Amino acid sequence: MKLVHAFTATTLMFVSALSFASGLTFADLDSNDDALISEEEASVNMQLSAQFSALDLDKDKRLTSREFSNFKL
Ligand SMILES: [Ca+2]
Ligand SMILES: [Ca+2]
Repeated sequence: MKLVHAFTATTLMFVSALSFASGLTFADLDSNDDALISEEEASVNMQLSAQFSALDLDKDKRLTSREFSNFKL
């Protein structure tokens, strides 16, 4: 049983490392599920924070999934 537990923990670590490496998804960042990414939600990622105003095409301080699709890590 201990072995199974260790395997599960290792798998979880691998999966989270993988999703981190491949970049955040819109759903990951939209923590309040309002289908928009606020500056506060964007602040969890340095690259996204840095690009936020450039990505926010209509300057409403929120990123839609369409605006977010221009984000490049
Ligand atoms: Ca949100
Ligand atoms: Ca916007």
